Amino acid sequence: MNRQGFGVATDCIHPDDLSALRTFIEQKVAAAGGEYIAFTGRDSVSGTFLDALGLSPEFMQACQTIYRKGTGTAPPTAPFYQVLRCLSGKTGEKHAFFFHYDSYVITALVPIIMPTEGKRGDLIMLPNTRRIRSSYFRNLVDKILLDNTLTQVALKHLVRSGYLRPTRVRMLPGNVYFFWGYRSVHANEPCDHDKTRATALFHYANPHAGSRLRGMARGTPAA
Ligand SMILES: O=C(O)CCC(=O)C(=O)O
Ligand SMILES: [Fe+2]
Repeated sequence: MNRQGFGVATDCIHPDDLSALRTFIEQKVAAAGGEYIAFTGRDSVSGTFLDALGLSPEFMQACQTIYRKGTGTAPPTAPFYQVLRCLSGKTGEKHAFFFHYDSYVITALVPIIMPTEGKRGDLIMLPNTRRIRSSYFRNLVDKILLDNTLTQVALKHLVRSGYLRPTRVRMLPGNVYFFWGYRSVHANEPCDHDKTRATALFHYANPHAGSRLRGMARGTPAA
């Protein structure tokens, strides 16, 4: 994660769990008319393998160990923020090439369905382009500098023209990929409209969880 941008745990998801999830996703995408659909939180995937993984003490321990070794500080006790993203159809395209920093230090990415031909929708990243900010305000400045049309169009152009060569992660279902989501500019490439690309994201450790400014900006008291 520090050197090449990401780490990978290979062949650690059981093929039966993957195929049950694929069936779940295919049904949901079909019900959504073959278009983009996302599931946020454990309850939205209850009864599936992702529900169990979100509660797995071993998986949490792995992330906490990475956190401790990577940051040199004690890992917080906080649940995962988990999302299942299913890119499909024309609307899937809108979610491609959106360069961002995650709000959480560690991102564990579990690919479920990945197109194997045509446009695959690889994960692309500029690893470790910033440090963990000590204030939510400084984090907000980074996000504003990145999340605006000018920067987004420029990055997309630079990547497409080959001028900027991001780290490209071709993900294989069965593996789990780890990277410093908070610290790394990243996005996914588009995939073909007639294909589905599904990834489960497990985000861990928000450095600004207790920030008063963040609480005010979100209209909730700091927790
Ligand atoms: O699906 C992917 O490849 C990446 C998604 C992502 O970066 C996110 O949801 O924060
Ligand atoms: Fe992300």
